[in-house]
Amino acid sequence: MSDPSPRFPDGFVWGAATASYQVEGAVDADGRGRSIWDTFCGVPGAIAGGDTGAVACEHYHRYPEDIALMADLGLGAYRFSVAWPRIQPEGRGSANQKGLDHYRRVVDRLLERGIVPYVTLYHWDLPQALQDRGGWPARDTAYRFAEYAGVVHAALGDTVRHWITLNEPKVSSHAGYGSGIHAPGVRDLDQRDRAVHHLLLAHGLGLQALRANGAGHQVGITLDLSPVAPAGDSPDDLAASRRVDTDSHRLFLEPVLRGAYPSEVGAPFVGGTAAELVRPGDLELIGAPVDFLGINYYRRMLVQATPTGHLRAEVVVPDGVPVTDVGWPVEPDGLTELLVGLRAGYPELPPVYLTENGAAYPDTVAIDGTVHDPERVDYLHRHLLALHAAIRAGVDVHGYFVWTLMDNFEWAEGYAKRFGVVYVDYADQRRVPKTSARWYGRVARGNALPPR
Ligand code: IFM
Repeated sequence: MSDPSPRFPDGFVWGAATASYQVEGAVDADGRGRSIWDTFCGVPGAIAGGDTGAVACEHYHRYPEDIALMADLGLGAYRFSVAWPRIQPEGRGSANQKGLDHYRRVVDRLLERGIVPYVTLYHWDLPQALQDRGGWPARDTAYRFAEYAGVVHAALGDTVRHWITLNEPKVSSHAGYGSGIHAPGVRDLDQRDRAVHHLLLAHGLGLQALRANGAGHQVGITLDLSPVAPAGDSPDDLAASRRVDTDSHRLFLEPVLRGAYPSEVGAPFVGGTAAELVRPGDLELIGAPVDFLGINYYRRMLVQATPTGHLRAEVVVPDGVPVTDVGWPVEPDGLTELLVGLRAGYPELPPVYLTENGAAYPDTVAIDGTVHDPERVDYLHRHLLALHAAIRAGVDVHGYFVWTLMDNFEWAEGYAKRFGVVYVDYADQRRVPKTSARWYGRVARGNALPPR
């Protein structure tokens, strides 16, 4: 008989995650420079409803209230990102002290409330000044990132011990420079490939900068990963699903964990050219051991072959599977499969954190002022059972961060999609913990799932 209320390992970390541009607002405060998202939000039609991150959840000013909320819920960790344009408004050179002071206050407040900070250095808000010099397709951006990482680490490294270099470099490169649905909105496959390599190089150089003066610190990178399977049994579907898996996952996992690009990706990653994108020494930097791998899991990918398109493949939703408000299938078993598969396929897999997992649903405030979100409770419960199954199967998972603490700016979807466990009323910035927040708080406090 299965355990009615599974317990997690002692010391398991329970947290919530956010990202600077999605929650902070205050885009003109304290000398912040422009980011590519400020620019992109000004492009007609780029963001649903014409929304922008200019105000967002005002977390820049309301962080004490938000930290108090996490403490009341009983969360032990907060994963947030630093906005690079607050630290280096022009993307290079000396630091903006007011920006550093802000994050120092955030970190101090977290520690006062017994919440461990997990700092992501790059969650997509590149300084616009660096995009003006070529953005991620330009090699210099990787060196600028390392400089920035060193500046933030020098300011906060006395108390922050957990660092994530990049969040989801696949999305930054593929959506930012390939499909163009994210900032900076470029559609060019050569630039996309260049962005992939330079993001990974930024990770490697950033790792080196953090390690240079952070003995005992835990440093990792966060990748968005899914198990990938063919939609049918045709050889075309099988080949298409392999292409998607390579392009979305192995292109990032293998350089980070093994210091080599998968041979199938070919030029310019393997075998040179495109003006020697990959230079001697790059892969040693990129493949330097990380202390942990952050994994963001939302869905499986079921792939069908198509006659056209870059990969001649499309990701489809299986029949009969429920979907969230962003149309992603709810497939908790995919999480167990992903983690167990990674452990089997990568003997070099370091300890893992689930750095994001969660779901968007169209939440509303009831007449009595509560926000009841049973689908999200069910989603979290099922995914945590799946995570527990992976741990039981031997995967070394150290923590889980729900995406996300509060409803926020969901990139190209604007504010219409609500992923938070806390509801945000954008008219007056009121926070209302949803049923899922209380439920998740009980899990975190008890380090165990309630009986179903
Ligand atoms: O909101 C995003 C987050 O910024 C990165 N991972 C996926 C989330 C949901 O789309």
